[in-house]
Amino acid sequence: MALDAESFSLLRASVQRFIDERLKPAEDTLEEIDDVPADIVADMKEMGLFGISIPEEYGGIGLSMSQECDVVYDLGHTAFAFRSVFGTNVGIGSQGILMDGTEEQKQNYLPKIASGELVISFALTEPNAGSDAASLQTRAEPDGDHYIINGTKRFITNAPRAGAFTLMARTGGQGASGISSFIIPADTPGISLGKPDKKMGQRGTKTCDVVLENVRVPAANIIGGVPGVGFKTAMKVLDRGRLHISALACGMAHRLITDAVEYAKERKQFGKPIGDFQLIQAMLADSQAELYAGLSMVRDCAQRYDAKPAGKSDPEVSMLASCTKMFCTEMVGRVADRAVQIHGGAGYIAEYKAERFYRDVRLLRLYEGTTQIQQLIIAKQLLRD
Ligand code: COS
Repeated sequence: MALDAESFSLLRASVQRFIDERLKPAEDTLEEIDDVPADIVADMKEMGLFGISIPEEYGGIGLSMSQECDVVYDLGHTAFAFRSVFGTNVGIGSQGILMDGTEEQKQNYLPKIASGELVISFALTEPNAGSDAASLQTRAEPDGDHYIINGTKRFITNAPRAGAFTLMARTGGQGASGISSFIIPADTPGISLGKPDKKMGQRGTKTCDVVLENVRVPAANIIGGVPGVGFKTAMKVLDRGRLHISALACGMAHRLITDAVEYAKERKQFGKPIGDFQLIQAMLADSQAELYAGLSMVRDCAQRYDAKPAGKSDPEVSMLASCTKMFCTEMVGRVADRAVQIHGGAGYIAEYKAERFYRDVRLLRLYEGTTQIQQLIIAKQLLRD
C-alpha cells in the first residue's frame, strides 16, 4: 500500500503548510488551554489526517509506512499534542483492526476512524501490567455469545476523546496466549473514566484510566473473531507504532536543532554571536550527526517494513524497529538537553520552546515500550539467531 508519488508530494506540502501556518502559531494557545482548539481538529479531519494509514478502500489515504514516517517527521516540528489528537486513529487504535480484523469489522470501523468521526484508543497497559504486558489482569468471562469484562486500564491516550477502544483482556489462562483483543464502544454500560492524568509535559494530550465494571461485549467484537491471539495483535501494532514514534522523535530533534541554531546566531556574548564559539558548534554538530543517524534508521526500517507481507510479523523487522525506537528516542533526549544548554538560562524559561520540548520528548523513551524493553527485544532476537 502506498500513495502515488505525485499525490504524496502534494499531501506532504499541504501538511507542511498547515504546520507552519496553523499549528506553530497555535502552540502557545495549546499550552494555555491544555487542549487542541476545535477548529484545528476540524481542519485535521478535512485534510484526512485521521486516516493517513488506512487503505483507500476503507476511506483513508493509504500511505505506506515510509510515507507515514515522512509525514510524522514533519508533524514533529510542532507541539506534540497536535499529532496526538489523531495519533491513535493512525496507529495503535486502528491498526489491530486493519491487520487482524474480520472484513465486517474493517467495514464497520475503519471508515469512521479514517474520517475522524470515531476516535479510537488502544488499551493495553494496566496498573500492574506495563512493561510486562502479557501479565495483564483485565478479565473477560464468557456469558453466552457475550463476554463480561472487568478491570482497569491505565495511561490510556485519548481515552477522554475516544468513541471506542481496542482493548486487551484475558479470555483464557495465564500468559500471552490467554489474551484477546476486543473492539469496545466507549458508551458501553459499565465503562467509566478516571480523572485526567497530570503529566510532566505534553499539555493538550489527554490520558486517563479506563475502568470496566461488568461491561457486556458481544463475542463478535473480538478482533478477527479468534480468542487467544490478542497479544500478538498488540505486539504487531506496537512494532509499527515504534517506527512511527521514531520518525516523530527525528522531527522533534530537527525542530530543536533549528531553534538552537537560530538562537546561537542571534544571542551575543563576549562581543559576538554564541554560534561563533566552538563549544556551541560542537553541541550543534553532535545533534545534527545523531539526527542524521536516526533518520537513516527510520528510512531503512520503514522500507523493510513496507517490503514484508502486510499485517504479518517479521522478527528481524521487529528487532530493527526496536533498535530504531531505542536510538531515536534516546537521541532526541540528548538533542533536547543540548538545545536547552545552548539557550543557557533562557532554555529554562517557558517562553522559549526548548523548555517545553525538553519535557515533551521525555515520554518517548517510556511509551510504546521503554528503552529497556527495546533492549530486551533486540537481545532476544540476536540470541535466537
Ligand atoms: N509480533 C508478533 N508476535 C509477537 C511479537 C511481535 N512483535 N512479539 C512477541 N510475539 C509473540 C511471540 O512469538 C509469542 O508467541 P508464541 O507463544 O506463539 O511463540 C507471544 O507473542 C509471546 O511473546 P513473548 O514470549 O516474547 O512475550 P513476553 O511476555 O516475554 O514479552 C515483551 C514480550 C516484553 C516484548 C512485551 O511484553 C512488550 O513489548 N512489552 C512492552 C509493552 C509496551 O510496549 N507497552 C506500551 C503500551 S502502549 S503505549
